[in-house]
Amino acid sequence: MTEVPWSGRPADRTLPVLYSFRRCPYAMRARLALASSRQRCSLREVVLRDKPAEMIAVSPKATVPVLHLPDGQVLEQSLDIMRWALARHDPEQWLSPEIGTLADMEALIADCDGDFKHHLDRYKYAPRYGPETDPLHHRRAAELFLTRLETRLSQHPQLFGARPHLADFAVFPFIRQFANTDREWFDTQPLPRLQDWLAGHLNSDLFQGVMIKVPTWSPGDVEPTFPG
Ligand SMILES: N[C@@H](CCC(=O)N[C@@H](CS)C(=O)NCC(=O)O)C(=O)O
Repeated sequence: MTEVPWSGRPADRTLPVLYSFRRCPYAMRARLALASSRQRCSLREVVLRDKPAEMIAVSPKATVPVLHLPDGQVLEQSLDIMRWALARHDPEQWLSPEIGTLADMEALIADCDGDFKHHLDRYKYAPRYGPETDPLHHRRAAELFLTRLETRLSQHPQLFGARPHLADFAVFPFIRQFANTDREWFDTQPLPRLQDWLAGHLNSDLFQGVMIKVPTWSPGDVEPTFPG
């Protein structure tokens, strides 16, 4: 975690500032945790091709989400934002799995963010990775993770028990992205529990609430409060 003092800000700033991009799965997971834990923020919606200088000044690696806290601390990893929010308030007990441990959840999330994300990117954006990149090869490789989730979900409705926890919320935005790459193909795969699980999350009030559209932020704009 880095620390960047506020510059040119009113001394009475009390809310953290969240730099977010509505359709980014990392930003989605951060917003889900902030909403569940009811941590109010000032929301600055950015466009990735034209990131605000204010965001790059606090987080030069320039990925979303970024959370700049009133004390100057900067959280620039989506999972760190989830952990920070839930450590303050975890009313739905996302950090307390019914089955397995927090470390088991973290391991599953690491596999999502590592190997699965690697193949998801090459399936969805194959041309970006060069002409030799075969999207279907990467779709097949990514299916191993989907099958793993299907097996877990055949044992209980959510990944770590009857109710959703950190891992469900950290992972489903990426399964959404995978499914949307070729929805017709995804819907016809023998993954009934995964399809139901994804649909349940996409239709939830929590997800609908964090996907509300807000205008792109420019300096001087009034910042909407999130969660609204
Ligand atoms: N490890 C970071 C990854 C965040 C990330 O890669 N976000 C993407 C958007 S989905 C991004 O900002 N990419 C920079 C860009 O496209 O310019 C996290 O967990 O927050």
